[in-house]
This record gives sequence, C-alpha cells and structure tokens, in this order.
Amino acid sequence: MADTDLKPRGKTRTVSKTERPRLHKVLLVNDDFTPREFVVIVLQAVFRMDEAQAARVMMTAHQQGVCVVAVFQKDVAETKASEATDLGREAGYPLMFTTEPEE
Ligand code: NFA
Repeated sequence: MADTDLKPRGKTRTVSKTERPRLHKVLLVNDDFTPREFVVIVLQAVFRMDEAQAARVMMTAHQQGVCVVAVFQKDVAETKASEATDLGREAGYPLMFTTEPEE
C-alpha cells in the first residue's frame, strides 16, 4: 500500500514527556467537637503516623483551621479521607477529611 498517511513529521512532531499522575492532598479540617485524642488516634490508624506526628498535625489543624496530612495518588487520597471521616461519624463526631489536587 502506498505510504499516504499524514503523520506529523520533523518540527511538527509531538515530543511526549513521561507524565506522573497528579498527587492529591488529604486535608484535616478543624471542628469544635471532636476530641483531640480521638483525632490523634484516627491519624495514627489511617495514615500510619506515630503519636508525635499525629499530635502535631492535629494541633496545626486546631490552630490554623486546616492541615495537610499527606499526599497520595487521587484514588488513595479519596479512600483514606473517606475512611478517616467515617471513623469520626461512626463515633458520633463531625470530624472531616477532604482532598484537593496539588498545584
Ligand atoms: N478542635 C478540636 C477540639 O478542640 C480538636 C480537633 C483538631 C478537631 C483537629 C478536628 C481537627 N477538641
């Protein structure tokens, strides 16, 4: 068959870089009701932090309103945020974790 296809050539050819999937932040949102110790336990259980790390993240959210907990691929971030939020809800607290894409 004749070579009649119209692929871009030379200077018009696309140069593809390898793209990594965009990371998503998990955010801990402060509230007035969830006990501090409970937040620390959830952070340790879901995000595999030690107690000191978890206490620092909890206190940052407590004082600033919100704190970045960790970054993951989108699906992992969403699953962990849901798991952590569910632990609060099951215990009767309004604890909330959200996600957003990194810049
Ligand atoms: N602000 C909550 C309290 O004083 C503690 C808390 C911290 C809740 C971070 C949610 C997130 N009991």
